[in-house]
Amino acid sequence: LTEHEPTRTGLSVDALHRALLDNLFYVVGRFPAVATRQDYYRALAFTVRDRLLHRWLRTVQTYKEERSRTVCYLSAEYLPGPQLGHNLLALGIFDNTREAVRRVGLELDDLIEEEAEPGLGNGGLGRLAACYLDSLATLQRPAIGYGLRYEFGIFRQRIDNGWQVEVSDSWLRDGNPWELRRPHIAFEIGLGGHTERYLDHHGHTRVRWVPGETIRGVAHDTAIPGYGVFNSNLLRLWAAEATESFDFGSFNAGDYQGAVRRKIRSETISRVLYPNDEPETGKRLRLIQGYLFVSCSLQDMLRIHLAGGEGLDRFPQRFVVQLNDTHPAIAVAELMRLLLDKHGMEWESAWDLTRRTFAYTNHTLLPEALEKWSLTLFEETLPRHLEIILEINQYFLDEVRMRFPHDEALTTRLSLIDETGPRYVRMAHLACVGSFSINGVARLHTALLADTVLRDFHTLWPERFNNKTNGISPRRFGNLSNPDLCALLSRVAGPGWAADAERLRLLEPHAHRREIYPEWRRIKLERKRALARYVADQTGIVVDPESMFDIQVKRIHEYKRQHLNVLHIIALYSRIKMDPTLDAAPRTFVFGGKAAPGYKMAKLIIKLIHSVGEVVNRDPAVRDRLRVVFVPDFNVKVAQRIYPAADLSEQISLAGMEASGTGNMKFALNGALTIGTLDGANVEIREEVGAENFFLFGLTSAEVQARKRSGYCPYDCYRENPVLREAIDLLADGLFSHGDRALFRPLVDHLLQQDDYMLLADFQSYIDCQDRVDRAFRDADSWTRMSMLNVARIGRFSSDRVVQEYCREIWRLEPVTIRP
Ligand code: DL6
Repeated sequence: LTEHEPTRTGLSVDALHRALLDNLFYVVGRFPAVATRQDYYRALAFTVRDRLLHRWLRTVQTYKEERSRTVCYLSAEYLPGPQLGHNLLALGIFDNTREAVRRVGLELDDLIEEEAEPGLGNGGLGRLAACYLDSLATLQRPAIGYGLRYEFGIFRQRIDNGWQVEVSDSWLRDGNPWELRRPHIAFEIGLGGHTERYLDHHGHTRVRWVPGETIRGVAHDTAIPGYGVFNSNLLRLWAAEATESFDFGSFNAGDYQGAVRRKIRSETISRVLYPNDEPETGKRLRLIQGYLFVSCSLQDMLRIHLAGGEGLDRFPQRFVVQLNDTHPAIAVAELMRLLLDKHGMEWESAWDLTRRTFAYTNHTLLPEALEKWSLTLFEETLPRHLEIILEINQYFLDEVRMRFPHDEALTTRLSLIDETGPRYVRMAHLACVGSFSINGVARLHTALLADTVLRDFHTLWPERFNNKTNGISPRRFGNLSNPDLCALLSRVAGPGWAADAERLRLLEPHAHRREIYPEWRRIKLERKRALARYVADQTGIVVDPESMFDIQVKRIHEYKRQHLNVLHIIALYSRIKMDPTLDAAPRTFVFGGKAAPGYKMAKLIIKLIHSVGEVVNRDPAVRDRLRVVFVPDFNVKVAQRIYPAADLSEQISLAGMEASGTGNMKFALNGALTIGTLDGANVEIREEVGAENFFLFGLTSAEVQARKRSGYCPYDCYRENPVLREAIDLLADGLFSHGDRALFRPLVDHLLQQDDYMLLADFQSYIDCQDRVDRAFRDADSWTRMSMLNVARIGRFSSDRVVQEYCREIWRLEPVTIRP
C-alpha cells in the first residue's frame, strides 16, 4: 500500500525516500553523486515542508469556514530554533525519516546539524514567543505569530582572547527552505510627512496623513505544526521592501546610484535585529521597525476580517491581539488610526473596539528596559500617531482627574507623556491604557508590577491585572533535546507526557526505586560526555564528564550575577589551594550567553570568566578538581546540548530582578537541580519541586528593598567577610589578569562602592548553599532521587499549561480540530 503513497504527502519510509531524491533533483538542482550534506538537508526540508503545507492549507481553510476566533501574537522577537527536528517530531515521522535518510547513505542527525537557526531574538522573550506558538498549534487554537523577518539576526559570538567579538549572522545565506514569500500579501506603511484636516461628506472633520515616504512590508510565512495533531498555524514575518524599486528619473539623469538608493534605504529597515540593553543607538530605525511590523500585521488582520464579510464592529469577536512587551505597543495608536482615518469610524467606537482588542504582557521590571521615545522623534517619524496618542492621553487623564480630582501628581505619573525633562512617550503606559488585560510572567513579577512600575495603573484598574507564569515547550526542551531521557520517562511514567506534561507526575512514585538510578545516571553521563566533546571542539578545553556540571547559561547581565558565580569559583579555588586535602566534589563550571555589544560591564564579565578559567584550568594544584569553560555563541541549538548535561542550574539573580526566567524550567525538565534565589519563577518552581529538592539562598525581594531603604553599604560586607575579601582582593590584585590591576578595576569598584545587584550581600549565603550542593552531590543516590523528583514535578511549567490559561482567561479561545 505504502508504495502508492503520494510523494508529496506520504509519511512512509518509501514515500519520504522518494521525495528526498525528488526534491534533491528538482528543487535543489543536484544529483546524489555531487550533493553535499547541505544539499540533502535542503532537500529534506522541502520534503517536510510539502507535508506541512498540506496541513497548513487545510487549517487555514477550516479556520476560515468556521469563522474561528484567532489570537494574533505581536512580537518583535522570535527564537524558534532549528525547524527540521521539531517538525519531524510534530509530524510523528522521526523514525521513518531516519530510515529514509539512511537509504541515501546519510545520518539524520548530521542533516539536522546543517540547519542555520533563525536568531530573531535576544533571549527569553523571543524564545517564549516560539514556545507559545508551538503550544497554540498543539492545543489546536487558531493563532498567527506576527513579527519581523530580520535579514541579520542576533550577532554570532566569537571569543577572542577572552573578549566577546560580534560577528554578523547571515542566517539566510543558504536560503530558508521553511518560508514562503507571499508577494501578494504586502502592505504599505507611511513615514514622516504631515497631517491635514478636511471635511468628509457628512461634514465631519477628518484627518489625512500625508507621509513623506512609503515602504512596503511583504509577508514571509512559516508553518508551525502542532504536536500530534493536524493543525498547523502560521508565523508571518514582514520584510521591508521599497514601493518603487527603481527610480527612472534619477537613472535617466545619470544618477545610477540614486536610482536604487530608495530601495536600499527601505530594505535596511528589516535588515538587522537590535541587540537589547543598547540605549539610544539607532533609535529611529528601531521605532520604524516596530511600526512596520505592527502596521502590516493590523492591516492584514483587518483584511482577513473584512474578507469574512462581517462588519468592523465584530473585529474584537474575531481577533484578540497580544502585545509581547511594549515593542509592539504602537499598535494601539495604529489601530485607532486605521479605524479613524481609513475606515471612517468615530472616535468613541474606534476606542471601544481598540480597547477590546489588545492585551499586554510585561516582561521586565528594570526601569532602563521600559521603552520610551522622544516626542520629537515621534513627531518626525509618526506625526499622525503622536496626535492620536495625545488625544488618547487627554481623554485618559480627564478620566483620571474625575476619579481622583485632587491628585495632580497621580495624573502626572500616569500620563502617556513623560514631562519630567525632555518629553517622551511612555510605551508601557500606552500599552496599559489600550489593553483590557495586563499580565506579568511569574507570580512575584506580577505582584511587583502592581506594587512598583505599574502601581498607579493597578490602583486605577486592578481588574485588568493578572498573572501568567511562563512555561516552556516539553517537545523542544524534552523530546528533541534529550531523547534518551524522554524514552526512559515514557517507559517508566507512561507515554503522553509530551502533550500533557502534568503526566510527568507519574514518575514520582518511581523516584524511590533505586534500580532505576543507574540508568538515570547513565543517561545524564552520556549527555555530559557529548557536551564535553562539544566543549573540547569549541574551546580546546578538556573537561571531566564525571565531575559536577554546574551551569549558568543566559544573557550576560549584571542583575543575573554571573560574577557572583565567578566569586564562588575564586573562593573555592583559593580554598583548595590553601587546603589541598579539602573534600569537595570535582566541578566543571560552564557559562554561556551573549552580552549586548554596547554593554561594557557585561563584556567585562565575559572576559572575567575567561580570565579566571585561564588561571584555574592550567593550575596543577586544582587539576581534576576544577574547570571553567565558556561555551561561545549560546543559542537554541547550543542550548539543546547544554540543558541535558547539567547537574546544577544556576538561577542566581537578585530577588526582584528577573521577571520569570525560563532557563530555570528547561534545566529542571532535564533533571538538573537548581541553586537559586527567590526570584521570578524560581519561587514557584521551588514550591512545585519541594523546598528539599531546591538549593535556596539569598535575600528575598522584600529584604532587598528594606536593605536598600536603610542604606546598603557593600563595603561593610567586604570588610566583615574574610572569604569575600580574599576573593575580591585576588581579583583586584591582578591574579587573573597577569598582574594587570586595571583590567577588572571597574568591576571591583562597582561592587565595593555601589553593588546595585547586591552580590556582596548575598555572597556568604551563596557560598554556604554551594557547600550544601557539594555534600548533596556526593550522595549519588539521594541526588538522583532529587533529580527525578524535579522532573516529575516540573509539568506545571509546560507552555501548554500557560497557553491554556491565556486562552481561558484572556483570549477566550476554543480549540478547533483539523481533520485530515
Ligand atoms: O518572559 C520571558 C522573559 C523572562 O523569562 C525574563 O525573566 C525576562 O528578563 C525577559 N524579559 C525581556 C524584556 N526585554 N525587554 N524589554 O527580555 O522575558
